Amino acid sequence: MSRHLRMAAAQLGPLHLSDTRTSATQRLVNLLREAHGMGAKFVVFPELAFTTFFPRHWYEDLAEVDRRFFESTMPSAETQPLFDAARKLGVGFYIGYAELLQEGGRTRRFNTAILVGPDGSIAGKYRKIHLPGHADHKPEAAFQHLEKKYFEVGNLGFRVWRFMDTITGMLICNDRRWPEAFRVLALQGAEVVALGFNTPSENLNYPEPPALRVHHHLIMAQSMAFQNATWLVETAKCGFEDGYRMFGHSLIVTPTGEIAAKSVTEEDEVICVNADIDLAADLKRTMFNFAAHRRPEHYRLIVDRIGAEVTPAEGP
Ligand code: ING
Repeated sequence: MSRHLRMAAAQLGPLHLSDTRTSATQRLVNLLREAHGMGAKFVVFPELAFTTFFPRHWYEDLAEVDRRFFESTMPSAETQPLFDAARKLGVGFYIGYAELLQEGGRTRRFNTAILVGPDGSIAGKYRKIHLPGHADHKPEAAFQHLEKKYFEVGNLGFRVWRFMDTITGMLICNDRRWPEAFRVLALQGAEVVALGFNTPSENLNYPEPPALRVHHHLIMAQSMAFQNATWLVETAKCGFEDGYRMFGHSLIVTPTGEIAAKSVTEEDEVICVNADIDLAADLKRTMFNFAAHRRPEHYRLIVDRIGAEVTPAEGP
């Protein structure tokens, strides 16, 4: 009898600068209830799910950023209702938020995600490692992407947890562009990867067709799930946030690389799949039997070299 886990991606439409934690939390609770009504036992919410995607804005005063967008406790009085609803309904969830803490006499800021069990307790924490964008102010750009200014690189590594009778790992947004991140989770036995994202429809660096950005999102999700034989739940915060568009296309992808469910709006929307967690068994035993087929002795450059350097062979 194979293990099943009914999983949902709870996509969140726009959050504006004018939105409050309380209003955001109420929408998240409504999505959780809708997912529960569909039979979901595990719900994946987006990255930075309690606020607008604030790294698009330049703020001189970090104290203002801390006050307006970071959580110094999780849950807090404003976010507690989500944890209460989850515990009451017996539903586990993944959610992303901006984490603020004092450690070693200094303020530390991370783009964080947590796994919360059906009893409402925090089972795992991940701090985003691949931070895209820039740290300097680009006043001539249509919008900023200041994750390198507002967050530190995550310091908890890529880890997995025994969670709801599965081995679950977490990633956040830009991590999905780096195959190494998924592979490190798969090498630890990941069966489910939860990933929240906030991805702008426009490219701030050059005029890239928005449809091409969605194409990249779709091929990355299918290839990462398949090449690592894991289930993958990717959940968007999307729509026009104060006029800045982010795309949806939340996905639930099978270990065989098929899109089992996809959102069709840029609003609050729940998609749900009764996942056969053991669907990956044949792939892990054969095609992607890492122990039988991988050759790390030839992969050294992946770890030792950061940027690409032209180092051609001399002769055959
Ligand atoms: N957002 C985007 C992402 O990686 C981005 C940033 C988009 C970087 C497109 C490069 C190209 O999906 C976050 N939050 O990482």
